[in-house]
Amino acid sequence: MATTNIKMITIVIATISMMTLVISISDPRYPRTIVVGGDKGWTYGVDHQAFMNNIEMFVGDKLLFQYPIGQHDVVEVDAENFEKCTVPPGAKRHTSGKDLINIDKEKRRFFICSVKGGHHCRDGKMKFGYYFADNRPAFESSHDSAGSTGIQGGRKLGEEKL
Ligand SMILES: [Cu+2]
Repeated sequence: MATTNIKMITIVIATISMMTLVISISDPRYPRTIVVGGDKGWTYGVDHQAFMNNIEMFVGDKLLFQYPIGQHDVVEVDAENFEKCTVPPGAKRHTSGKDLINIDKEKRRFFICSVKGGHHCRDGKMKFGYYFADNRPAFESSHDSAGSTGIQGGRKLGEEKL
């Protein structure tokens, strides 16, 4: 009997942990890592600007560019090079296939793929500009909506089972 209770408690704790994890991944109130392009990743033909326009990101978040090594790269450029899909001399190319970019300050930033002389950027939509603001929504302001739902759900579950 005691063993069953421990199992139940473990399940309840695991459930709460998972709920918390899901909330923290999907909730822009928490620092998070956004995979550029979602499931498709940093890929030719995905409208990355449209994807990013639907994402809420703030200072403290991270961008993760995922792609097969050698097929693409990631270059941060200024607005002018962004428009032309060109890479200025000395620009840093990220080529690891899982490039993590820290958003460390409030700023508009531009990212392109420079492969094939800008062909991926121009014709494959492998480019986006994004203004990373420093006004992440406060924890307190909407704490009731998500923060306590998980805990209440967990407690209710526990009372019923135990
Ligand atoms: Cu590319």
